[in-house]
Amino acid sequence: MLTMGKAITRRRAVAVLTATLLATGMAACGNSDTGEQPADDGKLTLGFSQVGAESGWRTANTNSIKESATAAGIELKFDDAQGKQENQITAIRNFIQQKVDVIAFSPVVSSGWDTVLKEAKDAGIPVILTDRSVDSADKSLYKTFIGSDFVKEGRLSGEWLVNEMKAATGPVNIVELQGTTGSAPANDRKKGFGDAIAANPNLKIIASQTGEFTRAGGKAVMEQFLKANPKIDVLFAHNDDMGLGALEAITAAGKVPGKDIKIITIDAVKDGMQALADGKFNFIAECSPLLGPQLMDLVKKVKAGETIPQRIETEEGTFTPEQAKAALPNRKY
Ligand code: GYE
Repeated sequence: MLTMGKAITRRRAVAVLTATLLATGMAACGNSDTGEQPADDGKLTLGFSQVGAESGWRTANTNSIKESATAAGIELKFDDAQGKQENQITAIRNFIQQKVDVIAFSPVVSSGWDTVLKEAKDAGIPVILTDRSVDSADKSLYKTFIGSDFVKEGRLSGEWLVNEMKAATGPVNIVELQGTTGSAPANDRKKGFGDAIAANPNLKIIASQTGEFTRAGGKAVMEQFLKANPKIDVLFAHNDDMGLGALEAITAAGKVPGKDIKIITIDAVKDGMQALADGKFNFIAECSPLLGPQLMDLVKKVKAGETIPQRIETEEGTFTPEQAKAALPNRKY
């Protein structure tokens, strides 16, 4: 507890500091009518550490971030971590050294971020999580997390299957292509799907392995699944790209995707939607990569000291082949 004397001294210090900040802030602010931001060259700087370029989703996400930074007049320092956590940590440390205004990143895996997040906090640089979250117990290490509800995506996928297979009297064999091991979307999609299919004991996951969220990974692992399991009824792939890779393996094994093996994926990028419209996929749960505009908005708000919600959820739907046909002409990614 603070003693009275200390509390007053502290309050006075805060008052002095506030006055100083206001004065310097106003001097640097320029014309508030034109919405100029305070920074040395009049621009806010955002350091962004991206996971990599593993999928169509990721490419669309990167484009969205780059385009919206330009549109918002924010200077973007962009780093591609090539799927490695250590590269992301290095990038974040570089951003801290460069004294960027705000750091945002999409954590490749959920664990192991506390130390570097603490370093950013100690340097007074706010952090925004985009797309994927971290498992840090201390929520003060970041300002907000903007992204999808991955458990819900998995659940919606599982619920579709439960309904699709409601007439099944015998076992329905499911194989699962998981995303990057330890990543939030892989953990959460697996959980949501597993919980939903528990409604029907006929639905069984007979094999589950990571395909790293890539087409090549999806293809290679599906080949193994097909060799090891004579009867596969359903493929649940944690993203479109792995599903697209698996299509090649399924066709090469002499089976008809979408018919002999029902395919459920997540994302709804253009190539996935095309496969769905063509009847090769059967169902997609959407995950929007277009996080850029909202992120830039948040960067400005955080820097202006505005309070923002701790969690901002992306809105998304699901697609059947008919819905994919209708949506494809206007699909942006
Ligand atoms: O589903 C997958 C990508 O984190 C939501 O990462 C993202 C996932 C997306 O590689 O395609």
